[in-house]
Amino acid sequence: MTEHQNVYPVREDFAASAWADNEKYLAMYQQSVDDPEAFWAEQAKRLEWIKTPTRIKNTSFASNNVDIRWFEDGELNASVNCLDRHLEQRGDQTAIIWEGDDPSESKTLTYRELHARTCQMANALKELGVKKGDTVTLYMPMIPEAAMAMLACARIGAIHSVVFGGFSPDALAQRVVDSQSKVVITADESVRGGKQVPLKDNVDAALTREGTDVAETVLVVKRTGGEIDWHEGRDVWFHELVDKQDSECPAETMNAEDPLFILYTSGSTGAPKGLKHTTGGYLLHVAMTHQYVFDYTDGEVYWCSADVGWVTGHSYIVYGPLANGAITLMFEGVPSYPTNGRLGEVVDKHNVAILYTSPTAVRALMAHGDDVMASSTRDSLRLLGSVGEPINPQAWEWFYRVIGNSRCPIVDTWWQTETGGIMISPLPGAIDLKPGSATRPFFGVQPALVDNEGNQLEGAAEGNLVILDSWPGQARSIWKNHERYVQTYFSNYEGMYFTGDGCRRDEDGYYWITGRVDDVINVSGHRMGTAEIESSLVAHEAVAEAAVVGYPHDIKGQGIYIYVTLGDEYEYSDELKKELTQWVRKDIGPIATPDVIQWAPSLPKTRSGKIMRRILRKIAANEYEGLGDTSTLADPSVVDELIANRVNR
Ligand code: 6R9
Repeated sequence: MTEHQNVYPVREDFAASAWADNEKYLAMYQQSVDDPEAFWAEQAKRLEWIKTPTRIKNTSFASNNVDIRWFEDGELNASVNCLDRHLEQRGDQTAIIWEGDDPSESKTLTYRELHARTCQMANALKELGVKKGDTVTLYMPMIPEAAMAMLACARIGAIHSVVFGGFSPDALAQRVVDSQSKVVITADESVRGGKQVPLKDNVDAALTREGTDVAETVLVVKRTGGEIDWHEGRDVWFHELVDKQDSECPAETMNAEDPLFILYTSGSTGAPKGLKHTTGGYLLHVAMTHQYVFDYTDGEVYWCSADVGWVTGHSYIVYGPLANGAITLMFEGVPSYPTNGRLGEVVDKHNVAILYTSPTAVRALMAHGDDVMASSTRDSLRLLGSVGEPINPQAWEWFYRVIGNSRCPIVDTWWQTETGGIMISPLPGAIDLKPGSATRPFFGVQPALVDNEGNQLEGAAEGNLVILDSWPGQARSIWKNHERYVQTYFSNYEGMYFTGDGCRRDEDGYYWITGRVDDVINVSGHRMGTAEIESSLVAHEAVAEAAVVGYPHDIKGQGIYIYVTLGDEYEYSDELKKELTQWVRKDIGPIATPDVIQWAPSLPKTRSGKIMRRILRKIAANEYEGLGDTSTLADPSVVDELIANRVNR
């Protein structure tokens, strides 16, 4: 990525009125690392506790004893913090604005309404036999019922596991089995970009897979009224069960370290990992970052365009904003439907002040030219945010100039499913912006750069991004597999959390995330393990071997480039390429659709048989210079052959 010279100083209006100016940021940051106990004890007051915590931080990153506890003797309930405590002051204020896929459909829910519906839903779950500590899988459209379902679980102490609605039946089945969910909540269909997605059919298919009989009930929201199969004794209509319930439901008392949710994410090896997030620290982290990073002020309309199926939706559509009593906009559709002007039109329609979106969305709009924003003024915007992948300076500038009318600071927020909430980001009243840099750490976050041997690098440097000490929103474990958690995040560099990202720090101490350094690729902000796609491919009878790498893609950030070796008896053909593309889509989901398949009668391997992905990445990226040392290859001529046959894209 080319370095950009432009610096955008803090706007005076922000410095004057923001939650933190530079001086306050520096002072609070210093205290947060010098005396985390005092700092977080004080900050914890922003939540409503049933029992105020006295033990604040008890954490260890030592690889023989990874143990992370925050506020461990505190007791609270997340749904009470997101709903009940707002009723007195702002019960009639809008909590959720829902904007449908179809621009003529929208509605609002006040805190009072959201509270009542959540309670009804919690009572419905109880009637289905869901108890504290049970897990519930959500496979839902972007409708308010998704947020209610999460909060209803939280209310009764059940652990939700939201599975993105674009995942395949197999991917869903895998997650239902791993989390041992008793109940699956879904809808007949979801609607995105004018098209129906058969969620219920997918659930039906998923629940034929081995081990899924743990799911006793499927609760179905009627979203479209589309035709679905009905499994008597298993399927229950949401409206039939929920509408009749009492609209009060006492909240379970939860320990701060009781699990709030599991969320699956892809890693460099093996099956997706169910990251376990707990209640107190997570809620505090997301509430606090939502306020400081987005400089949220009461009454503003805030829009995070992510899907609730990802961590961004959990933390910054649901928990963070609702904990702060904010107005959160939930959008069912896509920015390109019915026209490419939709994003701006939604901003105008609902007077959105804060827009948090992804570099992919920005680049896709940018590709249509400045006129794409002509149908809206976006005068209500005050702040913009970016998340999910590195934002290239060019897209940053376009976001700033065209979407934000050269008026709104951009907070480029770096964080992960594992971190729970934002870790590195400017605070808009405190930190000068440099396009492409996530800038500086949030309170309590101690980033560092290490070389491959784990030596810490000082000053301006580039290396692997690690975090030196725990922060409250950190995932505590991998669901039922603590060993894998330790192995994945704490075994590379002793005593440090390894993020999997590469990063550069400049002379001003600004952090520039350069992308993943492991075998994870980031396609349109969606994380995917190359190993997952490879294992899907080799499950096809024609495929002998497959290697998957990412390559630079103008809009998606990274695209999926696949090298395939067929079994001897199979013919290399275009039809087979199409078939393999469909195979992966069906197996994992549309987000894993291959962009390029290259036939590779042989793959570059070391003498010990390891595929040299470094070389495959270079070929996919069209970079033949500096292929590096190929002398360790078993057969160096393989590389020339792959270059000669590379696919033009
Ligand atoms: C929140 C989220 C995490 C990975 C992360 C990194 C990339 C996220 C970024 C960013 C550069 C940013 N990433 N935000 N890279 N700048 N502002 O996206 O979580 O889906 O777990 O992905 O995304 O590579 O490691 P998740």
